Amino acid sequence: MSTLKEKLYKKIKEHRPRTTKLIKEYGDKVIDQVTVSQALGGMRGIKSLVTDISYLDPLEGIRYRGYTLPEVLEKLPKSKGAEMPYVEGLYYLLLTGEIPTQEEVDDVIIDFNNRRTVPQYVKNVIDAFPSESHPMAILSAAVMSLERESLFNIKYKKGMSKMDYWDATYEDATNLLAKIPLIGAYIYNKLYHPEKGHRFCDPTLDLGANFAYMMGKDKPYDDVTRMYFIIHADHESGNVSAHTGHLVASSLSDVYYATSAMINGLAGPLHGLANQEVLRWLQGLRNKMGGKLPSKEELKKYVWDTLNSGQVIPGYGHAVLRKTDPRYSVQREFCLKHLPEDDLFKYVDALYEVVPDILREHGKAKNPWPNVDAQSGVVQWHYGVTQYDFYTVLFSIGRSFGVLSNIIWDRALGYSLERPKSVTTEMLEKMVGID
Ligand code: CMX
Repeated sequence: MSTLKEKLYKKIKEHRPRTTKLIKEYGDKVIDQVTVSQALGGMRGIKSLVTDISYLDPLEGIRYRGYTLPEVLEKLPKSKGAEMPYVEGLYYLLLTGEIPTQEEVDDVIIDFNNRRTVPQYVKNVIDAFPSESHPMAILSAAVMSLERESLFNIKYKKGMSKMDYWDATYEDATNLLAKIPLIGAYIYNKLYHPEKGHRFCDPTLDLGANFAYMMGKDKPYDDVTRMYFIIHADHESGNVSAHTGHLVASSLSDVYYATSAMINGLAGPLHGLANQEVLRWLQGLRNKMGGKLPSKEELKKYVWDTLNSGQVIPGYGHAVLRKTDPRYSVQREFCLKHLPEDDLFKYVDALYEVVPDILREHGKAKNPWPNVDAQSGVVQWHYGVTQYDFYTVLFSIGRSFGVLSNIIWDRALGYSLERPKSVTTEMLEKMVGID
């Protein structure tokens, strides 16, 4: 058993009695109430999910296992000369709640490297897609095609004990996490650089560096990759991608079904696809300006024109956050250091000066501040990943780490099949006293 798996098992055994006690002794205690607008409005804010992997404070932003993003980036081990930590170290932290030592991360890196091989039939599935297909559709199908590899399914059919569900799920999840960056790079090269062909992975490199290598990108794209995957990994359990993964897995569908479903949820423009929308919108602005930096008045007009045509400002607002997203700030810091003169970065910075006030004046959005997606495309664009359809694939690879860590723990703690109750409009009207 690997060091990570051993540590995880120890944590699972320690944690199980806490969940059992809560259900057995406090199961009837009320922790929240539901209003009509919550029932009709996407269940905003209802406390009905439990996860220990991450917590989203509306004002402070995300914490992974109690650590803020700047703390995660500072404390996790890094390779020599790197600015950003190993993604493999993040997996260790998400699963165990502990910051790994260099030795412990090395162990995970070796384990991931041993699981990297992407079967030829997956590549065939990717190759069979027309090149006009959206890369998110291809990614979803590629992950789905891997489903036949599920150890959970094989063991379940043989009659596995519930107490062992986490083990087979851990194996499936780790196999998928090791392969999904390679699948992403394969899709990128097929769609956008077929003339260059595909690169085989380099077994001497960690996940972030290998992804950069397979994408055909030089330094510091390895750090961009690590930063990108780490900051997108988790955002507690209620967002569409995380919740979809959890929901599908709650029926004991294996992690391949669950991950493919979470990718499909992430592909919506109000969620993960917003990073591509931001780039489309910024390009529209740049074209309008003929490449020159707009004045404050020109920017304001562009923002108002977007709002007045009934569209949202992509990269702004959030269902939970009520301040600037720390994932935006981490990327901004990176841009200030590495690409302060980048044209698009200047646009994004200038927009930060005007959009919050306009959204306040517009009076609809509860949060006028930027979210993660307002910055992330700019970084990718700068390093030559200008095919913005691809950005949500990068988001998906990062998000898989959080979603799969959650699913492993869901299985370890025996979380139930999800089954909330619905009512009809007539019932709702009766409940509030409408005749
Ligand atoms: N621009 C214009 N209007 C906005 C807005 C924005 N950026 N953000 C919210 N609003 C509007 C909503 O459309 C809603 O209008 P209606 O009452 O007409 O339906 C109103 O303000 C209230 O919305 P809210 O409660 O503040 O926000 P929601 O929880 O409903 O939605 C989100 C959250 C992210 C979908 C929304 O802010 C949005 O559409 N933002 C732009 C898209 C985006 O950046 N998405 C990425 C989010 C991060 C991620 O999940 O990846």
